[in-house]
Amino acid sequence: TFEEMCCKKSCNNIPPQMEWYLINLNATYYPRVEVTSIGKSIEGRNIWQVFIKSSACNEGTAIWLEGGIHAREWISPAVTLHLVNRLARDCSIGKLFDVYIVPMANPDGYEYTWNTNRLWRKNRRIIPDSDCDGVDLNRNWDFDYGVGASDAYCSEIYKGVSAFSEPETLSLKTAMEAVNQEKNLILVIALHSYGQYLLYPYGGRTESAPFTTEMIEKGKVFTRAVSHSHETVFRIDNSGVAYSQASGATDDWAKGVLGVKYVYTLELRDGGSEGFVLGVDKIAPSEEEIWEGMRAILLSVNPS
Ligand code: ING
Ligand code: ZN
Repeated sequence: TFEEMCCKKSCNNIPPQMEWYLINLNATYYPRVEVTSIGKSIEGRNIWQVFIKSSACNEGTAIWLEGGIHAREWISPAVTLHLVNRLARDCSIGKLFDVYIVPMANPDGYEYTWNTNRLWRKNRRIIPDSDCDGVDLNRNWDFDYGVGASDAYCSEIYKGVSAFSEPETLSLKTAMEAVNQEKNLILVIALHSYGQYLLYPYGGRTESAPFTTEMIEKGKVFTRAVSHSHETVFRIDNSGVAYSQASGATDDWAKGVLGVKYVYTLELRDGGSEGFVLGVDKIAPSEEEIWEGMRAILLSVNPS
C-alpha cells in the first residue's frame, strides 16, 4: 500500500504536498484507485504511479500518462496531477480505460528547481570528474539511442553513459512494459512544456511511424477540444520536424519498441512569453483545457 511504501520519516519524499494529495486519493478511492511506487530516483525519492481502474466491462485497454520528466517544466506535473484528480472523480470517462499515471517522473530534478536552480532540466546524477551533473531523461531511452543527443556532461541533452542508465527511466520503462504485457496499451502521452504543440513520433528518424495518419487524426480531436475552453491553439507536428532530430525520448520508445498505436509528446502552455516560468494563474486554465482534450481523445480512441 501507499503507507507501506512511503516510510514516513526515513524517506526522502518530495514534493510533500503532492504526496499528501496522493495519500488522500488512495485512502478515498481505494481499491478503484491504487497508488504504488515503481522505483526510486537517484537520490532515493519514490516515483509514484497512480492506477485508476476501468469498470469491469472495459478491462484490458490501458492508457499511460507521464508528467514531470523535465524538472523545470512545472506545468507538466501540475496538469498531470489535475488529470489524476479529474479521472478519479469522473465516472464515465474515468472508467473507459485502465489509466496509469506517473505525475512526477523526475522528483530530484523538481526539488532542485525549487531550491537551487529554477531552470534545471535533467535528473540529479552526480558525474565524478566533471563539474556538471545530470542526465537528460528524455534522451536516455533505448530506441535510436544517441541520435540528436549529447555525449557532453554539461549539455542540457546529455544522454547518459548508456540507455536506461538512470533509475528514473529504468523504472518508467519497467512499469510500462508490465502494463503493455498484461493489457492493450493504446495511448501514451508524455507531458512537457512549453510551446503548445502536440507532437507525434518519430523524433529520431525521418521515416514515418506506424499509424501516423491515425495519430494526426486523433490529435486533431484533442487539439480542437483543447481550444474550446480558452481558445488556446495547439499545433500538431512531428517531433523530429518541430524540434531537430532527437531520439531517446519516451514517445519514440513507446512507439518503436512497445508498438503503442497512439503516442504523443504534449508541449503545454505557453507560446513562449513566460515559458518555463509560467505563472500560477495559468495552472487552472491549462488543466481545464487539457482535460477537455483528454476527454475528447479518450472517447475517440475508446474501443468499446
Ligand atoms: N521537449 C521535448 C524534448 O525532449 C521532444 C521535445 C520530444 C524532442 C520528443 C524529441 C522527441 O526536448 C521538451 N520541452 O522537453
Ligand atoms: Zn521537456
